[in-house]
Amino acid sequence: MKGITFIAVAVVALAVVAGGLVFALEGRGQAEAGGLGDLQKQLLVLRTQVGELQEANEHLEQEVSQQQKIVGTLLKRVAPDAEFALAMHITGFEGTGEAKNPHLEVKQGDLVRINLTNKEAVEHDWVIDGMAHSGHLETMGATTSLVFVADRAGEFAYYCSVPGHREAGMVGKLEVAPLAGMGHMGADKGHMDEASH
Ligand SMILES: [Cu+2]
Repeated sequence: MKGITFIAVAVVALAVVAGGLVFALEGRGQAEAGGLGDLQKQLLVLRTQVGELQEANEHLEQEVSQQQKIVGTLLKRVAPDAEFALAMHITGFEGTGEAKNPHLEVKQGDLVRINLTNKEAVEHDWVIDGMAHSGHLETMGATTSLVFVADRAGEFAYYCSVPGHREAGMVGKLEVAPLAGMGHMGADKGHMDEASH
């Protein structure tokens, strides 16, 4: 990821330099015909470099997304420590034979699997900020299994990120109990602040 950031910054920097040169070329007009030729050559070189960096950037992004798919596939083969099934309705997530938006409890470090089924012809997803995202389930009957590691202790909202759906009721809580012996070391920062008062 650092490589992508570096290349992205380099692309932007080169684009700025190239833009500056275009501006310089326009400003000088025909007055300095000799210098103009050199500037045009430099501009051509810079444009080529920008193109090469953009291409490298795309390759890296493809590679990262490929790696993420592989990790996702591998995680699905491992038996989860906790597993929940949720049916997606605009009025809330339904657990098996429970009230809407069940309070989910896991331990820090648990591999959690969420089995989702969309019960409506409306797009839904399942998100915990910074921890998990299911991707969008767009059609009635669509299913997906989301696997993630509950790496931080604390209370986290799970919700549907489609505009208006959280407000309509698609929100619940995941409680991650801290690992024994870890104290607040791995605790969520917001949780730590609360505990210290
Ligand atoms: Cu939704």
